[in-house]
Amino acid sequence: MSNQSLNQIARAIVANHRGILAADESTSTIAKRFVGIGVENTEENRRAYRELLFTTEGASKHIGGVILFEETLGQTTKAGKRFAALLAEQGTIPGIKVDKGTKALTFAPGEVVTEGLDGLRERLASYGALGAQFAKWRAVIDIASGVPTEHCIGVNAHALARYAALCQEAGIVPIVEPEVLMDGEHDLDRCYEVTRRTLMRVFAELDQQRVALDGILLKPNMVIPGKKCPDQASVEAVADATVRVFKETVPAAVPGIVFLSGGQSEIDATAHLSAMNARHKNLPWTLSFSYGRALQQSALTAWSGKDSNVAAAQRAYLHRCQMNGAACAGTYASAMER
Ligand code: 5MM
Repeated sequence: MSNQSLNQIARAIVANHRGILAADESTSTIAKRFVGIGVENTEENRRAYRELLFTTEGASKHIGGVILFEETLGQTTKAGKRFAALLAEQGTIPGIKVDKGTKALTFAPGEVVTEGLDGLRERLASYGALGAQFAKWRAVIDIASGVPTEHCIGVNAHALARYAALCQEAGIVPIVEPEVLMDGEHDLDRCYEVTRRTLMRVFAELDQQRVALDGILLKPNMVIPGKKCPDQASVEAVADATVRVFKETVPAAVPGIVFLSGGQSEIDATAHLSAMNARHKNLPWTLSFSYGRALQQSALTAWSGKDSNVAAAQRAYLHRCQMNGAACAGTYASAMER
C-alpha cells in the first residue's frame, strides 16, 4: 500500500470532528472494569458489552475508528455479523491492538517495556485479512524519583518505531502511543519535561526506521499534573502546555493527534480537548480523542451486565460521543452535560 493510502486512512479516522473508541481492553484489563460493576469476566459478557457499544445508533457520527482486542476482532453480534463488518458498514474503521502488554525492563527497577514484536509481521497479515485497517501499540513511561531513565524511553521508542514500520509495510496505519502516566505526585512542569523527552525520542526513532510520518496517528497523554499532586492545573493551563509540547516535538506531517484519557474523569478529558481546539487554531495536526475509560465509564455503570439496561447504557455512551465530538470542534461547554 502507498503512503498516500495510509495517509487517507489516518485522515478519514479523524475527519469531521470524529475520534476513536479504544475498546481494546485485554482480558485482564476488562476484568478490572467488570469487577467494578459486578459482572463476571466471561467471553460472552465481553462480547455482549462490545455489541452494546458497536450497535449504539448515532455513535458513528462521532467515532471514526474503533480499536479492538484480538478476541473481539474474531467475534460477531448475537445475530452472527462480524464486528469488523458491522463497524465498516457504519463508516467506522476497525483497528486492532497488537502489542502484548508490558514486562519489567531488565536492569531498570520500576520501569517496563512493551512486548509483541516477535511474529508481528505474520499477525498483521492475518488482522488485515479480518478487516483491520489500523493498529495500536502502547508504551508506558512512568514518572517517579529517578524515573524515567533514558534507557527506558529509548527501548520503548525503538519498539514503537519497529512496530510502526511493520504496520506500514502491511498497509496498516500505526497508532503510536507513548503514554506518560499521570500516577504520582509530579507537577505539570515535570510531566511537560518527560513528555517532551519521550516525544523527541519517539520521532527520532520513527525517522531512523523510515516510518512515513503522514501515515501514522500519535496517541499521547496530555500534559497534566500527577493525580496526587497538590497543585492541580486549570483546564486552560493543561490545554496550553499540551499544545506547546507538540509544537516543540511533533512534525507537521503527522495528520492527527488522538489523546488517551489516562484516568482523567470523562468530563475533564472532554473539557481539556475542547479547550485545546478552542484556544489554538491553525495547528498542523487534527486534535481528537482515542479514549477508553473517558468514553465508556458511564455506559459501563449504566449497563452493569443487565439486558434491561442496554438502552440506558447506549444513551450514556452516545452522550459521551457527542460531547467529545463537540470537543473536537472546540465548542464543548459544561452546560451541555445533562
Ligand atoms: C482501553 O484500554 C487499552 C488497553 O489497555 P490494556 O492493554 O492494559 O488492556 C489502552 O491501551 C487504551 O487504549 C489506552 O490506554 C487509552 O485508554 P484510556 O482509558 O487511558 O483513555
